[in-house]
This record gives sequence, C-alpha cells and structure tokens, in this order.
Amino acid sequence: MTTFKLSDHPHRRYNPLSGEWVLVSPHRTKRPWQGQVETTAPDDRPQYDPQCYLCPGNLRANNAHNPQYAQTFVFENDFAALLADTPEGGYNSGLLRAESERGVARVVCFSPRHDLTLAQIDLDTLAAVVDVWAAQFSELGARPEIGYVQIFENRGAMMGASNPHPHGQIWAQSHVPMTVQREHEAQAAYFAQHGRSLLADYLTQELELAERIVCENEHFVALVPFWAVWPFETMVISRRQVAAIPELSALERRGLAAIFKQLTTRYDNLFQTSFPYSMGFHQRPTDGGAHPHWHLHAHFLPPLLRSATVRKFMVGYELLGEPQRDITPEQAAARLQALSDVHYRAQA
Ligand code: H2U
Ligand code: ZN
Repeated sequence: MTTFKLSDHPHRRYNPLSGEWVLVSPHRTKRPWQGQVETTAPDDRPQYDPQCYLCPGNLRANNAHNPQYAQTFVFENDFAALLADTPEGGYNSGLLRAESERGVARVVCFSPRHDLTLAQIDLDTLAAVVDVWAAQFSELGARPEIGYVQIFENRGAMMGASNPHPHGQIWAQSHVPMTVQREHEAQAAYFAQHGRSLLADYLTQELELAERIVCENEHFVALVPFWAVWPFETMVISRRQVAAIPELSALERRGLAAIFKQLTTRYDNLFQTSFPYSMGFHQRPTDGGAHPHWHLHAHFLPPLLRSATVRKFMVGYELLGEPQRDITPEQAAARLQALSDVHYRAQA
C-alpha cells in the first residue's frame, strides 16, 4: 500500500472560507505543462478609440458625454442591474419566495488610455484607482439602504467584458450576496472560536509552508489558495487585518496597487497574452455592524488552463457535483512564481 500524497492521488480539498470542496485529480497531469504555447495576435489598440464608450470625451449609449478625464472616471451604469428606487416588498407563496432588492451600479474607468490594462497602467494611476475604490466603498456604504458594496473587474472578452478599455464595476445593494454571506459566516464562526482572523491564520500557515505564494510585498501577499478551483486562481490578502479598503493606510494602498500590477503582469506573462479573469474584493458588509472578523482580500478567477486559447470549462461534473481540477494549486503557484515582473510586451 502506498501512502496518500496530495501531489499524486485524487482527493478533495476544503475551502474554509466558503465551506465548499473541490476535487483534485493530480494523477491526470502530474508533470508541469511543457507543450507548445500558442501565440495569439497581439492585442494592439490605439491610445484613444473614437468608437469606445469609455474613452474621454466620447458619447455613451445613453447620449451622455464622458468628461476629458485625466486619471480615473466613475459614472452610473447606464444599464444598471440594480435600481435605487425599487419599491420594498416581496413575494411569499408556499415554496416560492422573493424579496425586492435596491441598489446602485457604477462603472470605474481605470485610465484614460484605451490601450492599457491593470498590468500596464503606471503605479500612480493604479494607486489612484485604489483610492477611488476606497471612496466609492465609503460613499455607497454610508447609504442606509446599502448593505454591501461589491467591487469587481471582468477582463477580456472570454470573461464577458463588453469593452477592452480598462474598467471595472461596482454593484452596491441592500442584501449581502450569497458568496459573501458564506465567507461572512465562516469568518465570524472562526473569530468567535479563536479570537483571530481566519485569513490572518491562513496567511501565517501559507507563509510558513511557502508552497503556494506567488509574490508578496510589505503589505500584501498573492497566493494560490490551497482550495483553488480555477487553474490559476489566486487570492490577494492584506498582511494587516483590515475589514475594508478605506481602512488601508496610504502606504498599504500603494502596496495593494503594486501587488496588483505584479500579479497581473505575471498573469499576462504566463501565456504571453492579455490574460482574462474576473477579479473582485470581498470586504465587510456596510450594514452598520462592527464585523471584527472581516479580513479584506481579493479573488482573481481566471479561466485559462494551458494557453491563450485553451480554457478550463466548468461543465458537467463541476456544475452538478462539485468543482474539479487536474493541475494542483502547488504546480500553478510554482509556475506563476517563476515568471518575470516585467511585462512581456515591455521586454526587449
Ligand atoms: P463590462 O465590460 O464588465 O460588461 O462593464 C461595462 C459596463 O458598462 C456594462 O455593465 C456599461 C454596461 O452596462 N455601459 C454603460 O453604462 N454605458 C454605455 O454607454 C455602454 C456600457
Ligand atoms: Zn476607450
């Protein structure tokens, strides 16, 4: 009888933040991928695109004109999924249950430059984006009807982004959405039992093992979580336990901007492509509670598996049973860790 090894044998890993499990099948691809990396046509875009609805000075779908913004620009989403004036109410009939939801949806342009991505934007502008996220969280979170502020970015057509101009979104709403609620409860239960942040303890363990760390600076660590579902999924965790972005000091905000630049550069370098992902922060609810258990972090959920064109599909078993992966989180971390911090398009 051989002894069980995480690197060799099929197993399930537990996610203590969500309470979910992921099936890992390392025997299907034990060796790191050394096959051909298909190159895609370079993503050459002009600095300004007269057709882009996010470029400075341009016309949006609702006929509003964007200002000649020089750094960042925030506007109310013209096709908002949530509306501020939705009447309160619900529907309850037997097993059928619904509740009305109020909220706000905004779009955040990260830069006036149409041709850049987070990886290519200069650090000062990136730090300004972090300040915008902080200000938006504070402003929206202060509204009595807003219980949670979700900040996120869909990057790349593969992730459904409607426009290549560097931008993200903010959806703020009355209820805490499901995924955040699970993390909320898990962190609260851990804090009640141990008196410490779940993610602070997790970070300590990961830094000790040093097996899944991708990059780090004085204020933040980027790692492939032990329970990662997507092949190159990562989390960015603050070293100091804060519950939300506004609590970060000026230096910590710069640290956040720096690690985002570093991580997205490595992502682009992995398959020498503009790497698609969904990224979003998880922060404390804005319902007025103290939430001493909350620990700010960001999730990067990228779909690519083997090259710029070969993606991981979450289909049959994943949709109906539970998520599954072949390449182990340790293999993914080792590959991301080995990459350069210089963007491939800036390399000679
Ligand atoms: P995505 O690329 O992640 O879809 O974000 C772009 C958002 O921009 C999208 O939610 C909004 C869309 O509703 N939008 C406007 O608000 N005004 C426009 O003129 C076009 C797109
Ligand atoms: Zn543009």
